[in-house]
Amino acid sequence: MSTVIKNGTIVTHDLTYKADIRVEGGKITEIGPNLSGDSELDATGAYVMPGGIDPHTHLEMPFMGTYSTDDFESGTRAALSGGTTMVIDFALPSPGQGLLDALKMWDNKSGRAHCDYSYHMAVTWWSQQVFDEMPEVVARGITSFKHFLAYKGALMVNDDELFSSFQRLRELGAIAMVHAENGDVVAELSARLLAEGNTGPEGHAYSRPTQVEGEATNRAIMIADMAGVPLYVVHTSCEESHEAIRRAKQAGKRVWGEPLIQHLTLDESEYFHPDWDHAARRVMSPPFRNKMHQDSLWNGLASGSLSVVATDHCAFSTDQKRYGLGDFTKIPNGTGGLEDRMPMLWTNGVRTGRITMNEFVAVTSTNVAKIFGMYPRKGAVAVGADADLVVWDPEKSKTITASTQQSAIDYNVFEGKEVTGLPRFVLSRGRVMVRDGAFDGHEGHGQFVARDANGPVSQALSAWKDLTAPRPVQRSGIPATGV
Ligand code: DUC
Ligand code: ZN
Ligand code: ZN
Ligand code: ZN
Repeated sequence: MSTVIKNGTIVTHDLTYKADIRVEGGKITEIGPNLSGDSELDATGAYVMPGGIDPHTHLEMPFMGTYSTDDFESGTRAALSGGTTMVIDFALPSPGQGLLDALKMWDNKSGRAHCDYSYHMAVTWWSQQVFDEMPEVVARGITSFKHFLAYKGALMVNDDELFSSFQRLRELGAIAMVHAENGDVVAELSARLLAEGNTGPEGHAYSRPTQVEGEATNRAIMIADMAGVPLYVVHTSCEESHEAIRRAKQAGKRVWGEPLIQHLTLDESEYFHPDWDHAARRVMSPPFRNKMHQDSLWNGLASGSLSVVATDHCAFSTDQKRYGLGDFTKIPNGTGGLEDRMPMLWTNGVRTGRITMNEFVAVTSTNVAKIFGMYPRKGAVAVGADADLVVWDPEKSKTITASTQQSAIDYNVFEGKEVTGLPRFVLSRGRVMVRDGAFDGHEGHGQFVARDANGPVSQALSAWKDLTAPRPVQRSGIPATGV
């Protein structure tokens, strides 16, 4: 049984050309002119691209006294409906919990996924147990580990823990990731704001200025450099952080930055909306920024200093957001975006000329697959690759609204935005999951994707490159007198 995608224009991260694609057994088996198959999908007037990969989701995650509302079922249904065919979710041990124990929890949830998925592992505390369990996590194909420099007293790790973890990751050939905000400063500013009576959602933005992100990004880059480990900075939202990443790249360090579609298209004025619910629904960390920072992020995508566009999809209902009435520090942090990332980026990036179609494919799919060790199985339109494909209709429009979304929450942060550019068909390993824009997937279709370790190693100019090697002892004993 073969399916042929006919009459489309294939768009990859580096090529645009007309050809048909044959799909058999979940893989791409042939690319060429005038193919025919047992069934055919008409891609006339459309682009055929690798399905999106969102490397940053939090599905059914215990966080801030509750659970994020979209789980692997509704979350991956939303993903596929918007042209995303794979997610990488964060397995998050609570401090004190073993990594393998957390993995078991995530395996129990992810069985409902409609599309393929993988995990990053979060390092929320440091101990001999965490150190000892890391190789088993890597052996199971989870080759990237995230550290929170924010959320003091909860998920945050200190610099000594960060350095120890980074050194371990280097030994294992894994990638370090950071949520880069200075948690000590955020805690201090939050307490001050609350004491001054600044309890509303705008207090959240005041408590997390761009400097806290810039500082933490610089610090994480330097510590990664000393450990010699590649570093991926999640949700890069501002020029200070972007600037640190640019500088590191220029010095030969393997550092990547990931803006979110929310930060690219929504700004800080959202927190000053007169309706408390409106503002609280948009509370996430880092917060939305002003136009100057948005321009910096767009420029980074065009120039290559920023590599990926993700969502940090972590959806809470209005009722959950209201846990923070009277105290912004209790508003569950997080926004949705899984269904909207691709159409919003196409509309605001490709259609405006800020990025090209090929750059669109790179930052929504191919770069993710390369950085996280699964290219060309994922992120490619090539013979032998998984047939995770989106047939993209560049002229199809809709108005984003919560009333028609797949996500299980009761609002959408992009409510009312017009998008042009939507999926016509979406295939997950060859199975058509979205047909003429309508969802037609099935729960449990998604499979875990094990990823490779030993990705690119940092080739920094730093003199500290070999910090872990033994150092010659040059002096010892009691200093001579009279010197
Ligand atoms: N930021 C959020 O807004 N939500 C989940 C975790 C995070 O870092
Ligand atoms: Zn984060
Ligand atoms: Zn996150
Ligand atoms: Zn299936």
